[in-house]
Amino acid sequence: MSTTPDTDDFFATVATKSDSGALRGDYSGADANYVVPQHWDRYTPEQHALWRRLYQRQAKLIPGRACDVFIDSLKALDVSQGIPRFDRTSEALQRATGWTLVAVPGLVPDHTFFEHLANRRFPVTVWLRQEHEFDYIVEPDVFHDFFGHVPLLFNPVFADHLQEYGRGGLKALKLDGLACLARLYWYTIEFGLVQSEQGLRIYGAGILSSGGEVEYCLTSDKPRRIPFAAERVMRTLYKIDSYQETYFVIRDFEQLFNDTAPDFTPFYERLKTLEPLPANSLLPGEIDLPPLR
Ligand code: HBI
Ligand code: FE
Repeated sequence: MSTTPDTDDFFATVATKSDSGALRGDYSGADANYVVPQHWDRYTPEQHALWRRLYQRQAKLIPGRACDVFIDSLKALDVSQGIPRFDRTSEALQRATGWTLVAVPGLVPDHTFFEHLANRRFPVTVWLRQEHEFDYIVEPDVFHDFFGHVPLLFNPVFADHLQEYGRGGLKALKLDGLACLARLYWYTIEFGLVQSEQGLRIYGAGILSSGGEVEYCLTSDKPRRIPFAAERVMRTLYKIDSYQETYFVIRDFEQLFNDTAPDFTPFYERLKTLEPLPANSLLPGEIDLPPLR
């Protein structure tokens, strides 16, 4: 199981975890917003084949587990045959919700990341994992970013939420609220679950792009599944290199949008006076929702 403690600093942990101690990716050609050309023609046939195998593995896992919006949108994207061209997807995405994709060398500084989201630009990493990382990768690669995150950008409510999240992130940086916002992102955009008429479903990109967590998050008896509450989420530490010990469950994307729309300044003040909660906490009176049967 996890060796790293519950953590707050995604970047620092990732950098220590990668063998070179630095971030992967070629940042040399990046502009002031860390944007690079995708160089789609440089991907090799082997990389496109690896993409297809990653895609096929997830496509088999998600029926009955991913939320319908994700499944329908992924189908419409039609990217099963190889690494997609970001500019083509951006054309369709722009028409749907006004978002575009920007190619980045990998993780970018928080301020840059939030600036992109606040302007309806989603950063997508250009490099693809290697064969030996088929089952697990620490840093987001093009498969995680594109397969995991892009489909939901076609949903208007989710797209609006993510822009508000970006705006909130820029504010949080000024109010020393970054740790809270990073936890919110982690437990929703990356590892969020949502209710549906058929029961629990997944919308978090970190789960949808992973091999083993898709089943685990819905049916295992180990993790907590707690109804979403913004302040509780912002107080809860998370794991970056093992399955989550807690998942937060929203009723629908409208709740995600509405519950994260208020000004979080009072939260940051209050949370500064409280100890962060370990990733496997269950507070008195909290509901631990049953796994999907
Ligand atoms: N950069 N490319 C990229 N992708 C991310 O998901 C990302 C990032 N920089 C910062 C960041 N995420 C986190 O700080 C946010 O999740 C809060
Ligand atoms: Fe991600």
